Amino acid sequence: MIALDVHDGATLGVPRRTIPTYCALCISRCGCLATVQDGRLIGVEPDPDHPTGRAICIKARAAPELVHHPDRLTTPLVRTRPKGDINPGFRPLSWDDALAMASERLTAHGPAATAFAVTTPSGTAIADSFGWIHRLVHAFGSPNLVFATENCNWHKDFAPALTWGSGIGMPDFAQTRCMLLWGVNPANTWLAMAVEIHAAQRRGAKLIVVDPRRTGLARAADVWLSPRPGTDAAVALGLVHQLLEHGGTDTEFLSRYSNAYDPAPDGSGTVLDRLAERAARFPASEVERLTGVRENDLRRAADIIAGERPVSFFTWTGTCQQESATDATRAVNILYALTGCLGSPGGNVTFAKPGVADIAGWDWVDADTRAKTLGMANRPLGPPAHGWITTRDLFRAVVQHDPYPIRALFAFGGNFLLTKPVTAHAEEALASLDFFAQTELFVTPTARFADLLLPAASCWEREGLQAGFAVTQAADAHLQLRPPVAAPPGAARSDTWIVFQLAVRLGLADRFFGGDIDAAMAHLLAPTGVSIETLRANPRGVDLPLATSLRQGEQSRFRTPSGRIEIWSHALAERGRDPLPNYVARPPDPLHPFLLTCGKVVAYCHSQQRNQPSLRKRSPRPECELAPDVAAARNIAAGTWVDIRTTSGGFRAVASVNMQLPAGTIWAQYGWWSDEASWSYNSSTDGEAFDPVSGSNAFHGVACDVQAVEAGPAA
Ligand SMILES: Nc1nc2c(c(=O)[nH]1)N[C@H]1C(S)=C(S)[C@@H](COP(=O)(O)OP(=O)(O)OC[C@H]3O[C@@H](n4cnc5c(=O)[nH]c(N)nc54)[C@H](O)[C@@H]3O)O[C@H]1N2
Ligand SMILES: Nc1nc2c(c(=O)[nH]1)N[C@H]1C(S)=C(S)[C@@H](COP(=O)(O)OP(=O)(O)OC[C@H]3O[C@@H](n4cnc5c(=O)[nH]c(N)nc54)[C@H](O)[C@@H]3O)O[C@H]1N2
Ligand code: SF4
Ligand SMILES: [Mo]
Repeated sequence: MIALDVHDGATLGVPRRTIPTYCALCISRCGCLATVQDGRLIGVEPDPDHPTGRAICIKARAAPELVHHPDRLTTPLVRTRPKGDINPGFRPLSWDDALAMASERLTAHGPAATAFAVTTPSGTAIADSFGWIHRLVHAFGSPNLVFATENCNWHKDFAPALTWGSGIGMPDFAQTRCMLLWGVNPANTWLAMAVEIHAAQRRGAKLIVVDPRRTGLARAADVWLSPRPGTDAAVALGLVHQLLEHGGTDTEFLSRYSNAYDPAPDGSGTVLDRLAERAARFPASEVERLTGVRENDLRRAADIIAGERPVSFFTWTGTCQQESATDATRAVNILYALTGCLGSPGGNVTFAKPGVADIAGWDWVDADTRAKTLGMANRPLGPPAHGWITTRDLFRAVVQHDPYPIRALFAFGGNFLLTKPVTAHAEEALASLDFFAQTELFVTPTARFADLLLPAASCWEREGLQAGFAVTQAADAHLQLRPPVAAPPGAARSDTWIVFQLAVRLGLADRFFGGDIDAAMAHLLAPTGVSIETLRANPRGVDLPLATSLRQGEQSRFRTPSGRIEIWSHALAERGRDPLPNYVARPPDPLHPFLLTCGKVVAYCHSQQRNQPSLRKRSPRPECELAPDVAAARNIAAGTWVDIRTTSGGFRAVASVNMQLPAGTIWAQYGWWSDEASWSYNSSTDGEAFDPVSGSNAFHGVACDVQAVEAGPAA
């Protein structure tokens, strides 16, 4: 490990060393400097010389509390007590015995009866091992991997392929004149992107934010649209109508690169005529009635989009996690396609990044195996096509053998009892699995069900490779091998090590470089021309001479079946679905008159970090915000514990009143757990309301009621 030695004799004369690295705890991957002393990580600071190093958040500053946490798992554990028992009676065992047990049980069940799970690479450091985990699943031959995608990145990285053949890419912040942030809050969730947004604003770029909640970025925006949760498709179609009526579409781009001027396959006029007809159902007054977005605000947003070119946009979980997420995404994507800015300077682009090898082994999965992926029959255009399944489908297979039995599960992190909907059979399924193994840092509510619990090193204790840092071309050309800055506790090992060890014992050594991780890394890096030795000698990373070629419309080849942007989606039409996006209001539910939605906070990623004292101090208890009319109708004062109820469940949180929320709305934090009462947002949904194409769960816009409760459980 190369370190810059900074001798600061102040403390006990033990030299401190400052090691350039990056924080891998979330998608932002902020460049930083770790300070170690006497074998301990004592601090993390931003590294302004790194392309994503201008700022770090409190989670990185709290890294020493994660690395040196007394509750970290330090040895493999096997359960001795019945599943479902709150005390698993875990007993330590050696890595040899643990790996032998895992390989023996997975082999006994075979690939069809074994599923895998992986936590999110955007909210954890599992990105280090993500490709290798996929390689293991594919080499073993299992069709099923539980992953967060349907509620996470599906609607930004994959669903837009229905419209233009690829994901949304990245705003070209350096040249854009207008940024449209739709249901994404980078100030809380992607610091390096927030830095670029502020820089673009300082340059004079306009900002439009679409979010029910007045986030910090919404406050700084030129226009803030505040729809009731779950109504985004109506807002987007309303904007499409404004552009088509009042000008602002790039007709030359559309005629060259899209099917806008094709005859509509099922009737009169062109595709664009049919889109105009559809959008005409959403004049500004109707949008206000359906969504709460004021007519004037909608028009102002449309004027900026029409007048400030080039326009770029970003969206993430706000437009996902809806019952009609595919329609919402398609409506936003079509709106963006109308501007003609896709793939051009200042628009949304795909930056060139270090061309590491794809090691996931996708082509090892034959068509018959893939056809067995749970959910494939119903959602062939969704995540199952990549082998990614939901826990709803997994648990049905485990408990009801529908459509066939699954008996073993091997999970790399993830806390799906908290982060997926609380579906029927969840605990029953985990309790009835013949074998459930998980790699983890802590004993979580999900891990309590494990037969075998394997201690994972945290990102600060292992190497990790990041090929591209996403937010700008300079950042995306950056290649870095993160050095470990502390020793893992006890016998904890990296997920990559666990994958390789397991693979060898499963007889898959030939597909895993004989178990040699350095040889595997050399293969991964080969196309970049940069060696692992060079990267180890340069812990701050290297900048590859990469550039983006930006020519309007021509950057991506529009990998749709027709090779053009599909405003009219043939893929959806072929499956009997509406080829144009639509918004249909749900009938009101008098027993659940309010609309519930959620979002993330700076202090935590999902269900993690509640046990880190400095973070918990910052955000001590689950909170929800009530629109003033909700608080008044139920006579709830700020600071009261409340019970939020839906048709399928509920949870508790401490209320505050947010004067800026749309009428009838409740916004709540998610990811909380407690043994005393349900603090988990996801207990409010049983997972049966989901987008029919992607399986995305309706976490946003859930009909609910709320009432004050006597006293909440102790925080
Ligand atoms: N209501 C609601 N539900 C949501 C969301 C929402 O906004 N609202 N967001 C959704 C989204 S976007 C996502 S991505 C999912 C996330 O869902 P999950 O992937 O389940 O996310 P976490 O709760 O962060 O669980 C991560 C677990 O992995 C462990 N872990 C962390 N790092 C590592 C590591 O390097 N190795 C190993 N082996 N384990 C590790 C942590 O200790 C933690 O227990 O939740 C989704 N669910
Ligand atoms: N601190 C922190 N950072 C994270 C994570 C984390 O858990 N914590 N997770 C990482 C992961 S895995 C992901 S996927 C990203 C997600 O990053 P984001 O998408 O930015 O995350 P969220 O806060 O879930 O949602 C964004 C916004 O959507 C708004 N919203 C809620 N309902 C609706 C709606 O119906 N319509 C619209 N338009 N907006 C709505 C919320 O108010 C919120 O401000 O963040 C990553 N970074
Ligand atoms: S935003 Fe915070 S947690 Fe995420 S990478 Fe940056 S410093 Fe780490
Ligand atoms: Mo996510």
